[in-house]
Amino acid sequence: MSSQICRSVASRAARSILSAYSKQSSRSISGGRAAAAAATVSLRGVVPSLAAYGREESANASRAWISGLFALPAAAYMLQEQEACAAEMERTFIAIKPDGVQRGLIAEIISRFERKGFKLVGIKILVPSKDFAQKHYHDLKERPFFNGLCDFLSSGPVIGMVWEGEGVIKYGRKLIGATDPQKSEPGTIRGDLAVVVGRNIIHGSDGPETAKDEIALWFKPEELVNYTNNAEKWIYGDN
Ligand code: IDP
Ligand code: MG
Repeated sequence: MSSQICRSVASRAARSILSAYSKQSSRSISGGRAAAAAATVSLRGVVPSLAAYGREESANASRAWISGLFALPAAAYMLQEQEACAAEMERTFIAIKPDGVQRGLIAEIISRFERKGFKLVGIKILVPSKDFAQKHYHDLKERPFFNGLCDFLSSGPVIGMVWEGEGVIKYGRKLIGATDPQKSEPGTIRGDLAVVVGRNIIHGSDGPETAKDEIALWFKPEELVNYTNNAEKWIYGDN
């Protein structure tokens, strides 16, 4: 939903700047003023600093014309940016468990998510405490393997990651494969790289609610990075 908001607001702002500029550009100063005014109106709430800048300038024609000149590349840039915003639709929590780390599979696992086109927005290495492991697996506390599972998760370094992309929660689970590696398809991470359920090397959130909870358990908001990956315009797009 935030991606749609981002896309429509940025797009409207950018397009109105570009159209005001192109309609009026042959009319020198007044054209520049129109573009600057469009920038002032349209950028409000999108790029606060630019919006404030534009408001100040509205009383001064020649300075407004200059701000119009700045608005044009800003608008072009924002049109590019909306594509990046389109990718901010979903996040999932993925962990490489102690067996995956010890077996030297960190790069292999990261590479499968990366090559697919998903974006890494958070990563850390830590040895979880038993208490933390119990929090992470709280929904399994009635299962007979719960204690052993939590002992295992807290037995060594784990890589915690947040991956972002369209459909990343569900498709991340496909990349991972079935819980029991004996039942995971070849081509999946567990299918290719693990043999038994007790050492299935990777964890992935199983739905939107779990993803939200697990990301919040493992990461502080400021540990997650919002950025534009330049490949996104080649990964996302409609024809
Ligand atoms: P998932 O990891 O595919 O989401 P869950 O059912 O959530 O699977 O189980 C969490 C983890 O608990 C599994 O990844 C696996 O390590 C462990 N586990 C699940 N079932 C068994 C079992 O029958 N015996 C031992 N460990 C199990
Ligand atoms: Mg699970």
